[in-house]
Amino acid sequence: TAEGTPFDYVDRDVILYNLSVGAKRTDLPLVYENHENFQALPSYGVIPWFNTANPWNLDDIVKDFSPMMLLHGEQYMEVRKFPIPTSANTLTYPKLIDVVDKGNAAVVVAGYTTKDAKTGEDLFYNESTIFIRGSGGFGGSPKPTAARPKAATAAYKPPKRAPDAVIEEKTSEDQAALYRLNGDRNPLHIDPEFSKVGGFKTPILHGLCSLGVSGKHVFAKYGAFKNLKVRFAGVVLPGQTLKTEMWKEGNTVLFQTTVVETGKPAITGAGAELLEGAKAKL
Ligand code: HDC
Repeated sequence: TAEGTPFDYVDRDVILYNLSVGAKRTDLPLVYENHENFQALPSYGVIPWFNTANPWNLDDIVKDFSPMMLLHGEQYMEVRKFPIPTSANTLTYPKLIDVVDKGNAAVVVAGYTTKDAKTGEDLFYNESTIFIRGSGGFGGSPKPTAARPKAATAAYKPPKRAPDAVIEEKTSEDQAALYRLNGDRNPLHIDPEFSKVGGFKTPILHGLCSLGVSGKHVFAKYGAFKNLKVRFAGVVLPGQTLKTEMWKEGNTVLFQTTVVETGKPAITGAGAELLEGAKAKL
């Protein structure tokens, strides 16, 4: 709506988010509200916009829309205010950016500006790409047509050298059950009947959870970042181990994330631009 969709959060939501992407009880700045450096991971910016009411209907813009066939394809996130408030009343304003017809799939890109409801300042900006299997063939453009920020469309290519840093982390079998409490209650991540119709024997992990785990790895090695872009290249199941390989090139950390058990990619084409003066954090 023109008024924006409200989302209010407090320290408890920040702690839940940090825990849901693997923060440990010993990472006190991430889990203890009385710590002098208590803070949200920079990827918290993907949370407040999530349940924004879109003024468009997917049924109207692609063919045969089914929520069971929808997958998260890519995400771009920008933090526009540091430090990230650890509590805030926010308003998010959505915008439909692009609709691409891949033949058998439809790709829909939307942008979300999240503002502090009290001051009107921008807090976060997101561009989200969804990939809807079986919804192409509606006669749309096969290529993107919209003008978008350069960092939002970057397909980062890691250099040939061995990674500068690697972090491996096993997710929990209950990871998605926890992550959904941040606001994405898509049944695909919890209900086996629903995920089966979508083509998955068991519920799959939220793309934004893998983004959060990998983003935490970047944060641990290099500190806070002001933006981040990823492609969700393959499905992750709760309980699998994520390996984030990172390369620092100037002020940008390029990374890719692999599922250790299968050797298959989870996140590709990814990069994060570091905040000036950022330092390793965990
Ligand atoms: O890449 C495949 C895949 O399975 N990716 C993983 C998807 C995933 O697990 N996502 C996270 C979980 S789902 C989730 O979290 C949902 C969440 O609850 C809700 C999110 C809602 C947010 C918004 C709220 C408003 C797959 C299936 C996506 C594509 O694989 P293929 O069909 O094999 O495609 P491929 O043949 O490789 O390429 C065909 C064309 O599509 C482009 N493409 C590929 N992967 C893409 C993608 N585009 C965007 N995102 C991706 N991830 C290719 O570039 C190719 O295009 P072209 O033909 O132009 O070269």
